Amino acid sequence: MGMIEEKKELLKHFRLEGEVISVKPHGSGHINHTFLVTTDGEWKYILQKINTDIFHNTDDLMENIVNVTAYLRERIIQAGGDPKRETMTVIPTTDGRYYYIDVDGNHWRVYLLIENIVSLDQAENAEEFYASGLAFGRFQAQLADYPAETLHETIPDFHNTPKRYQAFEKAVEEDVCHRAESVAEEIAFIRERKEEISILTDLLKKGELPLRITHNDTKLNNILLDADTHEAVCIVDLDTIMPGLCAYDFGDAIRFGANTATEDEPDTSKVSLSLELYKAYARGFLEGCGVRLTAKEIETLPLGAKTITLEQGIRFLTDYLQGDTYYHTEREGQNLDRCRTQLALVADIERKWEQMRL
Ligand code: ADP
Ligand code: GN1
Ligand code: MG
Repeated sequence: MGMIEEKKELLKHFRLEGEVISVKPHGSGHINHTFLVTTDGEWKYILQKINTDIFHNTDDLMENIVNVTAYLRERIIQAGGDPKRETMTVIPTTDGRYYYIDVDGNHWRVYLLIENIVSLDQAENAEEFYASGLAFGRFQAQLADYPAETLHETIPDFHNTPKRYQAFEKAVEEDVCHRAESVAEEIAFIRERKEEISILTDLLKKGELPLRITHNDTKLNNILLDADTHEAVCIVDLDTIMPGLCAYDFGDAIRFGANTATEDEPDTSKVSLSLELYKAYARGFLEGCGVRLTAKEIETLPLGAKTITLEQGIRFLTDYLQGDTYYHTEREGQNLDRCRTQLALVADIERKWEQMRL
């Protein structure tokens, strides 16, 4: 059976409207396998194969998404918005479940496709990046009163940077692919910053920073912008909604969107922090969060950008050392290039540190 026929069979298990016409790979996410499904009916859909190597409990994962989107849907309706466009809609299976397990044991889910949008791998201008900061800030404010105890931790210690560091040291020691020697410079760069990586988690432990409900994967392609106005429409990729630090949500968006190079740019001389984009995002994010952030949270936002960029460099290098098993890669050395852009960005953040104060 060809790819389309196979997917058509699979899609018969979901409550779609119309006959499926085409199924094509979609987007540039690193974790799930995403497809765009067109039909002869009114709606198009997103079909995803959930990465169960990374998300170990699909029931918990989908329960989080269904509950959070239901909560957001009510607020969007109250505000007079369009819930089918402003939040994700999970399409149930024909037997009323939120995902389907195929004969090979793969887990699949379907969302309504949100149309007339763009999903960017690089910010095109400050106004647009401001709009995404505003949307991520509002998202956090909207979820401020969500019952945190009902959320499942889909990936334990997801942004526990000291634990990420430990995993990295273990990968260096094991060196299963014999790659450590060739990345001695990157390893040294990370080790030199070892003391800094626990500052934020220590402040959390001491109760000086609060736990919030955070998105935890705030990169620019996880927000859909209106194709005509470039206003933010919908935040997607809700797999890692969990309690977390506000500084990490802020920081991850900066890491990805305020970098003048793409995440996997092989030429690190193109990497730098755009202060214009940084300031625009910060303005939007603070406005969106409203008065809810504490003075300490605001003060530590720049450190969030630095810490998560280092964390991401650590994670890409760990994956490279372990043989590229976590992130999707399309070419040899891509995780190493990704690591190098992150470390180059950390170096530029250090140079611009004084100008990053908020
Ligand atoms: P991954 O976890 O692999 O990053 P995502 O859930 O982020 O997967 O999906 C990959 C991409 O697909 C997103 O970056 C976005 O561009 C697009 N996408 C996901 N869901 C939708 C949707 N409901 N409507 C339109 N585009 C979507
Ligand atoms: C992954 O799924 P995606 O591509 O939006 C990763 C993030 C990283 C990001 C780096 C579950 O995000 O944590 O920051 O790649 N998601 C997971 O680009 O590990
Ligand atoms: Mg994504």
